[in-house]
Amino acid sequence: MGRQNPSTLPSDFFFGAAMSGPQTEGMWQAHGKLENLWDLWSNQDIRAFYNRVGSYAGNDMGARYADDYRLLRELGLTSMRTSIQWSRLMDADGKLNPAGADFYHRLFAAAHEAGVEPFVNLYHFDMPTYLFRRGGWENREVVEAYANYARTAFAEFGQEITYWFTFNEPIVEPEQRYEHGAWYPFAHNAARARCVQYGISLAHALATDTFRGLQESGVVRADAKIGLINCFTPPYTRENPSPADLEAVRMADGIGNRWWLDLVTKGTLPADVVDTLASRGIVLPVRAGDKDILARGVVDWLGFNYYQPNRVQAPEHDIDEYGNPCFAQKYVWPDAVINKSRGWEIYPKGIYDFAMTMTRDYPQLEWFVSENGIGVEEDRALRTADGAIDDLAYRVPFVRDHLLWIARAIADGARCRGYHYWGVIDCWSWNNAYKNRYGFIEVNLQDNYSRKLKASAEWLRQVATTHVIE
Ligand code: IFM
Repeated sequence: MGRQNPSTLPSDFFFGAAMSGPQTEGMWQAHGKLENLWDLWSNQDIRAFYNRVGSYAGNDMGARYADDYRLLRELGLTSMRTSIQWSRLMDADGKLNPAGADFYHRLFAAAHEAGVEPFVNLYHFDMPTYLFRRGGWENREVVEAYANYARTAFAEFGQEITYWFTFNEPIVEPEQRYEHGAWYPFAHNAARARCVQYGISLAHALATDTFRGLQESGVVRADAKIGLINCFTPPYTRENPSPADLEAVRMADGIGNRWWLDLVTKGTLPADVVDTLASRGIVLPVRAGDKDILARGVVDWLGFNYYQPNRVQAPEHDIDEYGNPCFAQKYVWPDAVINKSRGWEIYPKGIYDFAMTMTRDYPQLEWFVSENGIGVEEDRALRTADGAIDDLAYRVPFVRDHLLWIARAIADGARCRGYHYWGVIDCWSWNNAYKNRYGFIEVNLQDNYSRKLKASAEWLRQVATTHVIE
């Protein structure tokens, strides 16, 4: 690691939990909730989900939220991000669904009562099906519908919620749904993916602008903040790279990272990326007036989800098997340490490198680590004498190493304000369902979703309450 890492975090640094509505609430048909794309896919092909556990599951937090918030607070966590489900808050006419609103009022009240600040995100890959059928993010009407939903949420909860986010990981739907063919509707079309990315960018900017207006008129609290959360992947290539390798880095970084960083700090998209896309036949569906809309996308702070770096090299082919232009391909670093359950590289220093990139290139930007965590398939294999999952050998080192690099980044000038661990309570993970467990708190699916602290939980409590990284 070079010089000694600082091992304490500032006293005002916050520790919390990150989760999402669709992954925790369950109750997929309660409160008049509409179908979203995860429900649609679960209904169509339940075999696509690990152990056939579909989107209906959540982790039962929709029923247990009061106890769960108390448990988080006992672990020293003072905030938790979740998301409102668009399909629960709104009806199919784009009007507030009072039963859904009532659910979220109760959820947020319980968080406050437990001493856990609710961070509220508006979209976590969960488009209502009827809007997807109208073209999803490729259709401007759906972009407008999102802005209307955001306005409704700000108006309804504007006095209750201080920390708002427009999107979680807006790069993921373009990639997983439209480019890599991994998630419904399984497309392999880079042009559609970038069009979706562009639509989401406009939606983010419209919602941010609405937030500002409602704050000015007093509907939203004066101390409220708006942000965006993305899974940024620090880019690396091989040693002694060729110009083509560096070009691959530029585009991978440009599409995945700089696109969002420029949007939320400058209200623009990176011109070099847009130009390169156009030169390869991917022209964004820009309309007159879009520039002004994007200009309103500047946020108060940013969430940085960090799991893995992005190692790339020059692509072997210009065009892939689906006719899409190739800008980069994966570089397999021989020294990589891989979390075998997930196939993701574990590289704690990446969090420092990206923090320093933001400090250098976006010096005004305040941010926090909005997700970080390790999902392990064999998590439930090893037990302590009192029956707790013994995860000390992997969960603690994972979090400790990332926190040490965060502490060092802060010492070197990074404006990082806090840390949210992803999935403090085991929760449902898209089509992996409950395969990989992330939690410091076990959820027992065989015992009605009962909760039990894992061995690592005491370590988390120590660090979260003392700010000393032991
Ligand atoms: O479960 C997801 C979450 O929804 C977004 N970030 C990554 C997590 C772990 O895969």
